[in-house]
Amino acid sequence: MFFPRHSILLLAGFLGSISPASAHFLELVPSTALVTKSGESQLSFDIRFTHPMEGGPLMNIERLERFGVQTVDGKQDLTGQLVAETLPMALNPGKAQSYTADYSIRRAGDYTFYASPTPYWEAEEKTMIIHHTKVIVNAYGLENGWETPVGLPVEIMPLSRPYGLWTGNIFSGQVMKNGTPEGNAIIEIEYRGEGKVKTPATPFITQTLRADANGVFHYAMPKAGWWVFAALLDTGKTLPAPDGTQAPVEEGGLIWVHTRNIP
Ligand SMILES: [Cu+2]
Repeated sequence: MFFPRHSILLLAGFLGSISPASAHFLELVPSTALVTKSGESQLSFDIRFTHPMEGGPLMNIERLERFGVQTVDGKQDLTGQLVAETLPMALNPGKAQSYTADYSIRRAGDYTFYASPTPYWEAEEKTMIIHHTKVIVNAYGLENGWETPVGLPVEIMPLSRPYGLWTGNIFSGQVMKNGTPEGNAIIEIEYRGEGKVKTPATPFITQTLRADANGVFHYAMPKAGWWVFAALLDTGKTLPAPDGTQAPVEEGGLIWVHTRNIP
């Protein structure tokens, strides 16, 4: 059974832990959501495992097992583009490994970038976490692939075109597990506030909803910027954990979308 992360971390907090009561997400954020002129065609990515609303703490990414791009021409492995960087954790002492990557866009079309890190050991929840993450960048207005699945083990299929969205638009998606709709998944949603948004209480940090029996969900995004949608599944799998146990695996399918204010 899946328990909301907040309640577990809050309980952990009462027991003396220093973890903030919020959810972590893999950030796969390009320098621009839309390429409209050649000056924007050199994309750079920040790939971090963090709490997007609060802008920290940063958690360590050991390695990215998968990083690539899908276009009409198929998939291209981009792991060779990854550059590791060690950053202060922010909010927590210590440093964590993150990644950057560059990619230059040469042709019009949809570019679906995707990344899967090695499993992350969440000691408090005794869970291994894997976040299969994607973001779609459109170049020069040719729409030719945003609705094509990458084929990730857990994946959110956008029902709304995932770019060119205004603030206040509804984003609709469908949760897929191994290519088939997965009903009733928990969806966690967060704005990338980077610590600049004052949240009046903990429940405002991460929005939570449940997809319907076909895995479909809807959410209206109330602010301009980057939003992440995470479908978190308990897949029943286990992996050997650093504490010597076989730990349950929480597999997430994430999608990042960007909104802009209507002028
Ligand atoms: Cu975290």
